[in-house]
Amino acid sequence: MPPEEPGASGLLDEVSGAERALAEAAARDRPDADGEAFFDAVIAADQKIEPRDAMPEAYRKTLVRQIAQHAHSEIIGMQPEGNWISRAPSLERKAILLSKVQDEAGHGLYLYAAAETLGVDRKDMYAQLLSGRQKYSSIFNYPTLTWADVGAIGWLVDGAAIVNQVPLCRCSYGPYARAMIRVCKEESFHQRQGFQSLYVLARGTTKQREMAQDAVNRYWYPSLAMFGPPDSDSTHSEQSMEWKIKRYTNDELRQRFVDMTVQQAGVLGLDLPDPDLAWNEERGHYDFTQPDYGELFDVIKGNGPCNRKRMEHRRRAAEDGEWVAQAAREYARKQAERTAVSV
Ligand code: BYC
Repeated sequence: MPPEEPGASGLLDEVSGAERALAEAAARDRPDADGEAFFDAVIAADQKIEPRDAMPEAYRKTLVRQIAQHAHSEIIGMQPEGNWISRAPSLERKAILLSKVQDEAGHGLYLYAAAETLGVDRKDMYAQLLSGRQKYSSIFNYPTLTWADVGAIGWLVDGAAIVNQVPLCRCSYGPYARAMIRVCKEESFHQRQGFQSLYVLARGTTKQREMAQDAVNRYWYPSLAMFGPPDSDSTHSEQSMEWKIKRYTNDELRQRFVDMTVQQAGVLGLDLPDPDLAWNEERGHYDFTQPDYGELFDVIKGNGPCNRKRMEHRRRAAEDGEWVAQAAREYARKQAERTAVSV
C-alpha cells in the first residue's frame, strides 16, 4: 500500500502555515540595505517582497506574466462551466454552479488587483489578453460536452489548481501570496463539489456512470498538462524557484497531483485512462503516462479545440459590456469631482 499522501485537507495545512508566516514576516524588521542587497536579503530570509520594495525588473516582469496569465485563466475559465448553468439537472446544482462560476470571477479580480500592485494597468492586461499577447491556461480550450464535464472540471481541474496554487501561498511576492490563500480555500470547496457530483453520477444509472467515466477520460491528460511542460523544457522554472515565486517544479507538482488523485478515483469507483498507472515502491510514487506535450504547446499557440471560440466570446463580452464600463467611469469621474468640491 502507498503511504498516505497529502490530500486537499493536508495541503490546506500549508495555507494556514502561510498565514502564520505572513504575520511573522510583517512583524519582523526588514534589512536596511537598498536595492539589490535588500531584495536578496528578503528572498534569502524567506520574507515577502511588497509593492514599494526594490525588486529586479525581471522579477517584476515574471510576476506580471504569471499573475496576468493566472487572472485571465480564471475569467476565461468561467466559459466552459458557464455553458451548463442554464442546463444544470436541478435547481440545487444550478445554484451551486452559479456560485462556483461567480467565485472564479472573484478570483480573477483579486489577481488583477495583485498584478496592478506591480504598476500595470488592468485595462492593458485585458487588451493584451484580447490581442493574444498574454495567455491563459490551456485547460480552458477543451469543450464541456456533457453535464459530467462540470463534475470532472471540479474534481480534476480544480484539484490540479489546488496542488499548483497551495505552494503559491508561500510565493515571495506578498500581494500574490495573500490572494492565493483565499483562492485556495474556495478552490478546495470547488474540488469537493466536483467530486461529489461525479460520485452521484458514478452511482446512478448505467448511462450516468458512462457519462462520468467519459468525462474523466477526456479531462485526465489535459489536467496533467495544466502543470506546464516537463522540467527539462520549462523556460522559467529555474529562475522562478530561485526567486521563490515557484516552490516546486512542474514535474514535482504533476506527480503530487497524480498520487493524490489515484486514491480519490478509487473512492469514486471510476478509472483513470492510463493502463500504466502503477505504484512504484522504490520511488514512493505512482508511475504514470505523461500527457502529450506536443498537444499542450499546440493549444498554447492557439490551436486547441476551443481557443477561437473562447476568445471570440471574450471579445464580444468586452464590446457588449462597454456601455457598463463607460457608465462606471463616468460615475467615478463625477464622484471624484464632488469629493474635490467638498474638500
Ligand atoms: N497553459 O517555463 P514554464 C483555475 C506556458 S485557473 C498555458 O514552465 P512557468 C480555474 C508558460 O506560460 C488556474 N500556458 O512557465 C479557473 C510559458 O510561456 P510564456 C490557472 C502554459 O510560468 C476556472 C511556457 O509555457 N493557474 O484553476 O514557470 C475554473 C513555458 O512554461 C501552461 C495558473 O495560472 C498551460 N497549462 O510555469 C476552474 C497558476 N503551462 O509565458 C479552475 C499560476 C506552461 O513564456 N501559474 N505554459 O510565453 C503557474 O503556476 C505557472 O505559470 C505554470 C507554468 C506552472 C502554469
